Amino acid sequence: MKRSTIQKSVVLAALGLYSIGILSSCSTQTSQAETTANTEEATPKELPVIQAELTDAPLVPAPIARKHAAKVVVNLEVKEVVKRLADGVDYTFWTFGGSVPGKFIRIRQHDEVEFHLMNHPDSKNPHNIDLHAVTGPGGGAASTFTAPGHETVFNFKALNPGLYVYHCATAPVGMHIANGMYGLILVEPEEGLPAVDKEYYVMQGDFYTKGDFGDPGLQPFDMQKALNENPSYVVFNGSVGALTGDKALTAKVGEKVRLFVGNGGPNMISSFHVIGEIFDKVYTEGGSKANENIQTTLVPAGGAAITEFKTDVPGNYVLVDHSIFRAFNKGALGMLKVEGGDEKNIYSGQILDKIYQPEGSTLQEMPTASAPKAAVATNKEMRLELGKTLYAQNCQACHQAEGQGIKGAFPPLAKSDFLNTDVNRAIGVVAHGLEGQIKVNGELYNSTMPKLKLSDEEIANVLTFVMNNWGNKGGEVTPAQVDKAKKSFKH
Ligand code: HEC
Ligand SMILES: [Cu+2]
Repeated sequence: MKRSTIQKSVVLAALGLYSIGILSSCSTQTSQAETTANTEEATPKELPVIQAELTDAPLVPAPIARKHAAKVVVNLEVKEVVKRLADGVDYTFWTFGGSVPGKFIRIRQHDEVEFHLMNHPDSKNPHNIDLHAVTGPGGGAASTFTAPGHETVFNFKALNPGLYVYHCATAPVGMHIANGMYGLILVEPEEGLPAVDKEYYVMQGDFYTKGDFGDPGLQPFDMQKALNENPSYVVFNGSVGALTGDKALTAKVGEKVRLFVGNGGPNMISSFHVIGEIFDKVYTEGGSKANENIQTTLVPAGGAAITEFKTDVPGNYVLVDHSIFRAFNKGALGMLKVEGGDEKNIYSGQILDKIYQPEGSTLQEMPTASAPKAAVATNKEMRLELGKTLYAQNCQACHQAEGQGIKGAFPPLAKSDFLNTDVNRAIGVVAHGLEGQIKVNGELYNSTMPKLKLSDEEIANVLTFVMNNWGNKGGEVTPAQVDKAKKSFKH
């Protein structure tokens, strides 16, 4: 604003309309006039004071209805807390508001924010905050260094609309971010965002633990892994399974869904994708321009994106970082459950599954003659050996390396009561796939296991391998048993 005042003065001076004396007294007036102009006609002299509503992910505060600027008071408390990172795995998170990601803050362009940062007396470290929505030194970090048990306050004016990341910027910065110190602040444009039916808050982050993915217990931070940019976990909303099972996001067929997507990093860039959906609109990098018809959008570390789509077909849509090992092996997987009537003209479901018989005499010779013969096990040892490879190729992506599954998404095969009480039923599941609700070790799963293209021999081998590992009851499954069980399977 100062600069524009000066520019105006220079223009006026150049026009020769004012003497130097008049100019200096005039320039203060101009700057006052501009203050009012920038906060709009409808704004009263004293801005109304509003307490900001803050929410935990995946919820976001209600859209802003007011048509004028306000003074918005934000109270954000830093807490260092031990919480679940994955099943059986705990981590000491440093948080803005008690969870990862930090509280969602929603304000309007031209608002004046009075920002209070409190650091809980039980904290072991000082913290501060750098909001990317702030124009000023350190995005607020320079004014908010806060010792445990202290509170700091600063004001800022929201000049630019957009979706912005905030994070802690206290040294060692990487470690504070790696421990979960990030969140999103939305600065709505004056005219607001177009109305939608559902809005959700999803934020990715990478975590570095001494143990590998799934190693149980309270896991300490591993600086070397962080330096190597080799995360043990990449997750949405602070833990494996934060958005699956009964915590899945929900929508009805025909609804417009808006996802406020952030990436805290500290290291990884997210290739954000929703399996089975196309984003009708993406405000790339959280800015004001919308791109249309996007499959995967890049969300940089310390960046954000707003994605919008209409749900057309019921089913489970899987949110992933499409750097896909992160999704299936490091936790970056969430779910959106869409309920409502089928739209068979948009998606039919499977309408055919039959043997493909090539026509023409030359082609007909080809298949069996030249196809390499699949290995056949002649004893249990061989079955276990072949089954191990089959498991890694066909099952591990979902049921995980140790058969532990992913809570809420993929049931465990390790110590699975479903499997151990009825092996023939398990054969049926592997042979035909499975849909609908089942209970495994007391947990409900309502998802889909695809029909895999495996021969009786291969099913026998992979299930023999599963039955003899991870605390299952042992035994051997033969191709003859598979053939029989397959035929009698009903679900
Ligand atoms: C794309 C993911 C996926 C793949 C690949 C997959 N499964 Fe599954 N599996 C599931 C899901 C999801 C369920 C639960 C289905 C439901 O909720 O109705 C399931 C259920 C099961 C069950 C019954 C429940 C239990 O935990 O005991 C068995 C047994 C099973 N799968 C074995 C296998 C084997 C063996 C393979 C590899 C040959 C395999 N699955 C490959 C996703 C998968
Ligand atoms: Cu910090």
